[in-house]
Amino acid sequence: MYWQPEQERISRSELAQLQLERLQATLYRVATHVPFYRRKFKELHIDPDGFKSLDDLRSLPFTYKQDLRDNYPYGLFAVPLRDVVRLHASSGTTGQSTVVGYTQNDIKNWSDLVARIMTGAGVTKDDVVQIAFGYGLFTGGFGLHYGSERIGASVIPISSGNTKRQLRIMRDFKTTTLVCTPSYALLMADVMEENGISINELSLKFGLFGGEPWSEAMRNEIQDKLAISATDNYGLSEVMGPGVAGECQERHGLHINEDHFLVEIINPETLEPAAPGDLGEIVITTLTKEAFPVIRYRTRDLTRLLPEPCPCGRTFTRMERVMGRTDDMLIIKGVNVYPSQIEAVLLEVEGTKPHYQIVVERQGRLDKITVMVEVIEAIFFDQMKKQRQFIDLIKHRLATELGIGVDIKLVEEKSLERSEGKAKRIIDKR
Ligand code: DLL
Repeated sequence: MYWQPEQERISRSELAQLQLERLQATLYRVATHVPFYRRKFKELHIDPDGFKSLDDLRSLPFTYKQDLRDNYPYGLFAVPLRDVVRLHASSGTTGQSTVVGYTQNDIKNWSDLVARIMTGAGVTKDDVVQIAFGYGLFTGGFGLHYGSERIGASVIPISSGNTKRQLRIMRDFKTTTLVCTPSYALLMADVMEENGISINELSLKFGLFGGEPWSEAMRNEIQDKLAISATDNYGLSEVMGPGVAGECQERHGLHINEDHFLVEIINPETLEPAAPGDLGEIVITTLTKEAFPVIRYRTRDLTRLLPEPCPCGRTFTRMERVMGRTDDMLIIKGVNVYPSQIEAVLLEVEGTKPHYQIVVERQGRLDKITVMVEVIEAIFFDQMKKQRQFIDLIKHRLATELGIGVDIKLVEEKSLERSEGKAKRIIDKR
């Protein structure tokens, strides 16, 4: 049920007190040990000792990904390297990579927080957990690995890739819990089908998926194909990695580990707090990190808080599944759209497969968007007229749900690139 029941069911008033104390300690730590924060606080006349209320948080400066890049590799560390026992880094596909570090104590906390999420999803020491996230500088593999070991589950550290071997091991080792990105889970389901492996040969019960946005329709698809209960978990390397938030078995929003992370939802344009329950960017302040604390980190991830109490008994606030990153937002004919919204609409249509890509091109001064979606053979090889009708149906659904018209291109099954990690949904040709 719970991994750390006392913490996970802490009263809201005790939590607020704990958060304040931990925030004060964190501010003291960064002001003392990180020149970047010391300088910023000085510029803004912030006295870390003068922090008396969580409401004061708003007076603190934001931290941006660019700040991490500017301080590459170790400039934002709050402890000497001799106290750092682990380093991870982001891939840096869009620029200089960013490096984060962990003390022994950070690793212990990280393991416990991931253990909470795994326990919340239903995993126990009796489970066999196959970790098909990449091991390496990416935080997914090691993060889930340490959490699984912490609860005493049997861990298979297979890493990502070599899908046929994944399935063979899944069958032979009697894996009960699959851990990877949702798109890799789907790829596994497809390869299973292709190789005539029946779900009855497997022992799967749970799937813990994260690392990229996915829709409820995608969850249903994965749950059906793999006969599992699938939960979502969220995190980012700059803040820790996986372990920031995860769904319990209610599967209605992700509990945020609020005793370790202080979150705000802001309007990314005005930078003001979003109205309660409104969609906005989640901004995170770490409360216990020693090696790499961050203050008001601009995640670029969009979500909203669900403040109603959860029937599971955890008192931590839930956040809705992350809809996408502000960087991935498309502006189609003046309307803001995220790939996950398009996904949700596509998958509702009978005959589509859960594989799609959004191609963005420049046409004159406007952006042109074409959604490529895989469809079942019957539709792909249908007469032109029927195909036309099918395309019109999708266009109509998108127009009703999102208020936009886009071009749709039907493609044959298995023609779009598959992903063993995070799927690439947008092909930007501009
Ligand atoms: O993806 C950490 C992680 C690994 C989380 C495994 C969960 C499971 P990064 O590579 O730094 O770290 O990427 C972080 O991925 O800012 C989100 O945009 C996105 N992301 C992560 N989890 C989710 C999720 C890891 N459950 C970035 N839903 C984040 C939607 C997610 N997006």
